Amino acid sequence: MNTIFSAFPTPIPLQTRAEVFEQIFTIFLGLGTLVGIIVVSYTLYNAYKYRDSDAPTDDDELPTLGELPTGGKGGKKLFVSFGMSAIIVLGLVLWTYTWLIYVETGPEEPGEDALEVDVEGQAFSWSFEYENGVETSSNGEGLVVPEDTAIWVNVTSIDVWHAFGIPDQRVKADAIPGETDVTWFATEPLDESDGERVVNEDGIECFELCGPGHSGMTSNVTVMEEEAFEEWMAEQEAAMEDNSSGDNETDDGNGENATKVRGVTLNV
Ligand SMILES: [Cu+2]
Repeated sequence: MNTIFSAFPTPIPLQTRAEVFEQIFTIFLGLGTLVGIIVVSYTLYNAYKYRDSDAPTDDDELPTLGELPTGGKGGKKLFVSFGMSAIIVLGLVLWTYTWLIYVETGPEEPGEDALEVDVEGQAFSWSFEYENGVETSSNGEGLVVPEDTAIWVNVTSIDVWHAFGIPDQRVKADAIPGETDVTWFATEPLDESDGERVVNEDGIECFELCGPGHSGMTSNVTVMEEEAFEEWMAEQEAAMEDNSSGDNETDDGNGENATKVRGVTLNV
């Protein structure tokens, strides 16, 4: 995918959506607090400086009741403070939108490293199909993905409207019959304390009220070490081949076989 990030001389490291939003939140919270402290302190300082007292004052800039304030050095102070505010605000807008575009368009597709998964919602389960045809479902292992990878999901539904979401990953996509909603998330590298896999139980939820089983329409997300993931995938591929070779014997060539394979795999 061509994004504005393609223009960068070196590829930027893969950032998760959660990291991006946390970064934006931290910057805004920090700057908001700083500006708040400056404004409140300056106000208190002036309230104290110009407090009512009986003593005469020689301050020319002291505003008097019923007269427009003069001074301000020809508006220089106003110009500088407006200019600085504009630079800060425009900078923040640009910076924030750059990151929001990153979230919207995804990281530059890292070629073969990115994983693509077709997600299908149905009342009341999720099924996941990998590019090699391997399938898992919320009744089985759920969504299994490798660490430190961009995962692209193509979300759809085969019955009613659902919505696919992984709150921890700040991911949400509509699952609507006949439509495919494409979105992405990135997994973080696992560290030693994580072991070879981290399971986010019920990490996937349905976010569209879809029927009586809606609240149970959840699925696990398992993030695996690169090698463990490859092993797991090889096992799934082998199991899939076993299944399909068994089915081929009874293949009557009218396309029903595909449904059957799918049915078998879904019930794993
Ligand atoms: Cu639902």
